[in-house]
Amino acid sequence: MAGVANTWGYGAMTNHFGDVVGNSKAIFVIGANSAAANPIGMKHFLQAKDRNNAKLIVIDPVFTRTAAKADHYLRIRTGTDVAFIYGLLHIIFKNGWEDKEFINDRVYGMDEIRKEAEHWTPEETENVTGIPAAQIIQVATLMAKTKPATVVWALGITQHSTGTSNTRILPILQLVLGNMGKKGGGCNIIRGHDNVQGSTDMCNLADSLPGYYGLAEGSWKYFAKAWGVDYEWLQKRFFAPEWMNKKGFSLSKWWQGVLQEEKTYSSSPVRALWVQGNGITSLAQQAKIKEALDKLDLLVIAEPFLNEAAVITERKDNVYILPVATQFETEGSVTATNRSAQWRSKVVDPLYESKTDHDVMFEFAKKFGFYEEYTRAMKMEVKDGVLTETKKDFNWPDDASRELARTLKTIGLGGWTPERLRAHQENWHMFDPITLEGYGPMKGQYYGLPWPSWDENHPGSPILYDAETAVNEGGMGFRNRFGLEHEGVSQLAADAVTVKGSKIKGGYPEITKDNIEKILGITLTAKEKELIGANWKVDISGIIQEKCRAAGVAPYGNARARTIVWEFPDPVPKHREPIHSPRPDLVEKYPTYADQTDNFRVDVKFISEQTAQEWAKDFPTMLVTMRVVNLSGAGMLERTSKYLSHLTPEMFANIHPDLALKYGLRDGDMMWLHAPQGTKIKVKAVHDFSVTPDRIALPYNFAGVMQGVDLSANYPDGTKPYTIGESSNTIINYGYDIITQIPEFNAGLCRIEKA
Ligand SMILES: Nc1nc2c(c(=O)[nH]1)N[C@H]1C(S)=C(S)[C@@H](COP(=O)(O)OP(=O)(O)OC[C@H]3O[C@@H](n4cnc5c(=O)[nH]c(N)nc54)[C@H](O)[C@@H]3O)O[C@H]1N2
Ligand SMILES: Nc1nc2c(c(=O)[nH]1)N[C@H]1C(S)=C(S)[C@@H](COP(=O)(O)OP(=O)(O)OC[C@H]3O[C@@H](n4cnc5c(=O)[nH]c(N)nc54)[C@H](O)[C@@H]3O)O[C@H]1N2
Ligand SMILES: [Mo]
Repeated sequence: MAGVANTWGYGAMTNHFGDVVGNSKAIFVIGANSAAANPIGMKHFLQAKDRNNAKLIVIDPVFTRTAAKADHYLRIRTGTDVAFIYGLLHIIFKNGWEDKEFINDRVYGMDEIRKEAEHWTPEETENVTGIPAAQIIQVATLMAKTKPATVVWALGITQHSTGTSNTRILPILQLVLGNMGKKGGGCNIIRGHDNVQGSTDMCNLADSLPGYYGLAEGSWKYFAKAWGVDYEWLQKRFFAPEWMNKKGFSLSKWWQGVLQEEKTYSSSPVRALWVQGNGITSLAQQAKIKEALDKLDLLVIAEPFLNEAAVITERKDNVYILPVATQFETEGSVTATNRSAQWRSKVVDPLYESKTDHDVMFEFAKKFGFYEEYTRAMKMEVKDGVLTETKKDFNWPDDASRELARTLKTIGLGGWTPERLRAHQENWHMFDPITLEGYGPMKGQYYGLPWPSWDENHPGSPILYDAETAVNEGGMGFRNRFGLEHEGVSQLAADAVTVKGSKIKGGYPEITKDNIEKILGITLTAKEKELIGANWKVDISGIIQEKCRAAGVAPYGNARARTIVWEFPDPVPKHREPIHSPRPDLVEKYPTYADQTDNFRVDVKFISEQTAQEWAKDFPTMLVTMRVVNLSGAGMLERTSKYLSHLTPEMFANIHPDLALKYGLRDGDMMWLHAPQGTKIKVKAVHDFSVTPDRIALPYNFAGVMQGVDLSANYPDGTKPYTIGESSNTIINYGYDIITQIPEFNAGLCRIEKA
């Protein structure tokens, strides 16, 4: 099922699962429990073990089912992955095991990383992460000597106040080892829901436009053109023009926009909430969310099940639940975790009075008077280099796919025509699962045309940044995104990195109207000069892409990967203790960030929360959340299934018997878990050896009980699922990532009390 408004995970796979099976010699799984959360992915890891004798390394605070299959299991303290990776880098640099040529030719800023790594001796890394120094040295050696190795992660890495730093330090490890752009290497970031990759590509995000175009006048003007509407008309959709380029409220902190006492930076507080594909009980700070739901003027929920947002609120009026069809009742493309498209056919027409998601949105647009503008682009096509309205009506979903292919140049969707995607669906059996290469009628294409698929003749790019493959066959360098120079150093790849088959030797900048003639060594005709867009990202005419194809050049350039993000609070990733840390001594040494004002229109507490009191004194036990194989997301889908729900008949927490004993808890006894923000949940203590006595693990897929109160009476007749329970999100500690605002689901503290 596609949870529609889904923004958590970030990053996409650079490689793909088949590539792991075929080529990886080591698989470094950090902060992912694929055995439960992605059994299909896990199967590939096990196959790689069988086929290549690949070593499986698992780094997790919990001994998970994935860890059970590992050759090396490292039990890390939550929220210390940056320190751990620096610990590995320390050893790698010290022994000269880094890939010097790769770093010299294709990376910018590695000296800064080297400097930071010097601090992270095996002893200090052990002190911070809890992983024995000998194990750190062993795994560093293994990673340095075993090529190619792939790095895999998921939500154990992102759900932290330092999530962004975590997601940066891991690719840096791969750059140091020279594993990027290589078969069997790369960063395989496993996305969560079905089509979550597609949902972020299409911009279910509060801080960008579709295709990750930035919130800036230039992007809006491009989309105005692409959608066939006036820029001024778009501007008038906003309260005032300046709101156009400001981030919206994030999914995780919309409630702060409702609650008056919390200062916001919006034109008004949030008064209405439209929920389409998010469980709400899956969000942290449930007590605040309940308050916010109670306070809204209007709550609309559009989805196939009863959403428990309607159950946790006290409100009796102005709640509307619109029945939405499932993904079996609609058709179109979705995007897999490896950037491949998949076309889906409709199995049945929408049942009863339900409507598809897009029809609900169309009705909405009609009611609010912008249906014409909303759908116009689907009636347009590029004719002789100019975008023109050529049709009276559009054909769903084909014309929607055409619009995306034509418009989203940043991620290279140019090749994703509905005809090609349908052909891939019809020819599933004609692709090699290891290489994704097609046979027979699919020869010369990779399955699902993994983006970038620059144009209608492009085969897709199964492995990102592979400079040893020609651009027109799926290769490329790193993208030139951050200017030509920084502090006097070129950001372009060295002369040694000529992308195979490219007309240009070595690095080159992204292609623009101004530089195209010089870079490609061509002369444009007067007509071409008139039609061409300012740069490759906004060139509706398609001329830049056409000329690049002829020269074997990726329009986005051939640059260096940067390790320094000069616009971030931590230009190079730094270890910072979780907001609620079990180690007061380390809070002093590695404090979190300064508090933030006006990020996604709200204030966010960091250091003031971290130092408000010595949390570890009153809340001595760490908590992490986990997935269980039979439940997903907010859990409404599976808890309405008799058989799935009965595998976990009630909410529970895994607790080590030694810790349980301390509180007099026998296996199966009930306990209260208290959180720093003053909330509590009552759950069953399940003795389990996957956790050590300093931490507990909770599933997050329950709702319907809140702080001990059973909300059964709030379910409309016939909608109560087979199982209800406390949501772990009632006690997830306050804390958000400094850049993305993902909640710190995976590093918090609690206090246990026998119930
Ligand atoms: N404590 C804790 N909390 C977490 C996490 C954690 O690890 N720990 N993980 C976080 C992560 S990564 C995620 S992605 C979220 C997931 O949590 P949610 O985003 O809430 O995901 P789901 O519960 O899968 O789906 C949301 C709703 O979409 C509805 N739905 C399904 N199909 C369709 C459809 O086709 N159309 C519409 N309109 N609706 C549909 C479902 O019925 C469901 O009620 O939870 C987050 N919350
Ligand atoms: N059955 C089932 N499958 C699912 C889902 C589901 O709800 N149920 N949800 C889907 C979704 S939306 C997503 S996003 C994916 C998520 O997929 P995963 O991220 O693989 O799932 P989790 O169980 O959250 O695993 C995260 C792991 O990280 C560990 N961890 C916690 N903190 C840290 C830390 O600081 N460092 C390290 N190294 N590890 C840490 C946890 O102990 C846990 O084992 O799963 C998807 N698949
Ligand atoms: Mo997710």
